[in-house]
Amino acid sequence: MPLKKDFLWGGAVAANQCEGAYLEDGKGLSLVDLLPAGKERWEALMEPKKALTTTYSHYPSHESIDFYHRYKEDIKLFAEMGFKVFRLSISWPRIFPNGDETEPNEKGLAFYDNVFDECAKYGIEPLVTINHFDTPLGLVKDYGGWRNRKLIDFYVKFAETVLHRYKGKVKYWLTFNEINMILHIPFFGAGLILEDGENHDQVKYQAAHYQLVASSLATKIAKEVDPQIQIGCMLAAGEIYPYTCHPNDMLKAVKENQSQYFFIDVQSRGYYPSYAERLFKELGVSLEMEEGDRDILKRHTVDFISFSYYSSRLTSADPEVNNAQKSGNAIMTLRNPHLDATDWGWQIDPIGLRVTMNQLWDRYQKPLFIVENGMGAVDELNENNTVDDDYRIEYMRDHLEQMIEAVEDGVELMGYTSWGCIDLVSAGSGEMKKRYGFIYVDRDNEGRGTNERYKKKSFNWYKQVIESNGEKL
Ligand code: BGP
Repeated sequence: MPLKKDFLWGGAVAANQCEGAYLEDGKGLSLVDLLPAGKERWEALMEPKKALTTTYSHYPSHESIDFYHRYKEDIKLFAEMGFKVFRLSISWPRIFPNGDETEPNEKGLAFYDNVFDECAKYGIEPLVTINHFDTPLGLVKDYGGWRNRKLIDFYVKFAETVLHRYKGKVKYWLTFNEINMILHIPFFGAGLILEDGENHDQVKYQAAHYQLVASSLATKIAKEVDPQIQIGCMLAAGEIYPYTCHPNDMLKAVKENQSQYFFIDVQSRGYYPSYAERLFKELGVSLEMEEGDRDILKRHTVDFISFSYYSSRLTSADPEVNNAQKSGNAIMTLRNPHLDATDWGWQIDPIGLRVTMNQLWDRYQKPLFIVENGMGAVDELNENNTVDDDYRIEYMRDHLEQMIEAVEDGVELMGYTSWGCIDLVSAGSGEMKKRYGFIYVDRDNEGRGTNERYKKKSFNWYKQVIESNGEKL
């Protein structure tokens, strides 16, 4: 079998999408707590000033699926599926409610102690994202989010606090979720509110520089706390294909792939890539750096490369093609005529996963970790209190087959955590209707329901996949 005996099978969630208890035990507000569900959510993400001033009827993160109170039941179900690893994030405002306090919130820290202890009971290794889209609102309002260099200090304080506190309990850490999303959804990724008339690329890349420095400093601290700790970067990945074999399309694809990999180039190699100079010139970007920044980036690179994969993307150099096609995909890619799509227009490309893995491995030669992949679908609970989600099984089987092919191609892979292993609030749409889980949660788009958990058909299927270490798909 190509997969290693200790391959890390499991599932992934994020604090703001599952915990709820949004003001409990001293937690402060995060920017996500201002975001509504449905169409209005995307508008709010694109025009965050609106989110700061509008009162919406329902805020999905406030109660979510109440993982905060139900974590024992959920982890027990993960253990029943045989999880070796559980990816979760630590809510930043649960630990530092406004983001700039000098002392952490003990009750917030204690919650994650309990979660990690519960995982340990079943031999489940936690994989922890330090920051997954939930910048404390205080840091957005009082400091302008990551446009302010002070955010490095606040993040480092947060990272240092949790790295020390959970020493011996958590071995695998990721510094930022989908760090490249700062370029596409800057409010989500960095609490940025872009003003009319300013160079948006300048603001985004400057903020990105601060995050890259912060990520390296967290890596440094992690190694000081415990040299056993393994730190990963995290990329929203998906190879960008040329729309046609016209050389202009190919060149555009090369450039866009570079811009996708830009963050990992820095986090893994330790320096700004050579193409950045021209890119910045074209965008009118000039980075402000402090003395020592380059050295920090150079010295503290990541141990492994983690990424989410939902789809490949397409690009065309022809403006007519671009104008004629808007797929409605979160990443605004063109429609690929060779691919089917999910109900949300996310194109399904299992071979693209193999392509992406090969590219990442060739580029960095560091172990990979797939920390998000899965299918968002409308699931119906039937009279037997289960969901016949054969479509999800098919989606995952196809992707796992290609993942194994990539390993046979020679790619080194540490593990696979399927996204939203239990139904949770969608990040992009804020809806509960977009479900990814092996476990159905009785909760609807308006936040109604009992929150009871039910096993879907895919629950037993995934259990058998893990038991057989990928032999029985
Ligand atoms: C990634 C995020 C996750 C997650 C996933 C699916 O970008 O890291 O938080 O939610 O996408 O997206 P969505 O929830 O919009 O379907």
